Amino acid sequence: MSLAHLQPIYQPLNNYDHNSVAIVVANWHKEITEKLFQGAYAVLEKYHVGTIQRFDVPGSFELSYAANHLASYGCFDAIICIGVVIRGETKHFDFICEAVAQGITRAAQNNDIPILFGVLTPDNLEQAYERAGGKYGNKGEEAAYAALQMIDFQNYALNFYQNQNNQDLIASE
Ligand code: DLZ
Repeated sequence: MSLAHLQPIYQPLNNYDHNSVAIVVANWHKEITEKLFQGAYAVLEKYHVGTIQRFDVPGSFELSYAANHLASYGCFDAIICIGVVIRGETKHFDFICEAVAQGITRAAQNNDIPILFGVLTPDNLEQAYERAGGKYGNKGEEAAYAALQMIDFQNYALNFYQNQNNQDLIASE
């Protein structure tokens, strides 16, 4: 099932062939992260993203380091992080989830690049499958739509800034 119907407000542009997006995939619960990856990849491909590059890391805990590292190269317009941490399976749950959420936020802010949180934090495996192509859609797709929207945001903000500057220049002449 596609989540596209839950994205009524945002309509991506038709072509992102000048853009470059990295997808970082955690290998824990690989059977689910693969489905999330495929969902994200399909959306980016559908909208003709020029470069879609996959990177793998051992687990969700490593996502924020990887995202920060890739962001520091400055060659990606957005980075999608994909992982699954299941509450019922690990005492690490809160620790890992908090570390990932905070790490990704910090990496995005420090490098001024959108880093998307495609990390499932369900209570059990069944809930994870429901969100990886099941009855609640595919959160990988959702993260990819969010990445495209943030690329649009960057362009829109830059245009606004440049127009504003031009108007200031004209006013000062
Ligand atoms: C160790 C661990 C555990 C218990 N559970 C998960 C999980 O549910 N999801 C996940 O993505 N990773 C898990 N990990 C692995 C950690 O994220 C990390 O890879 C290791 O602690 C090594 O730093």
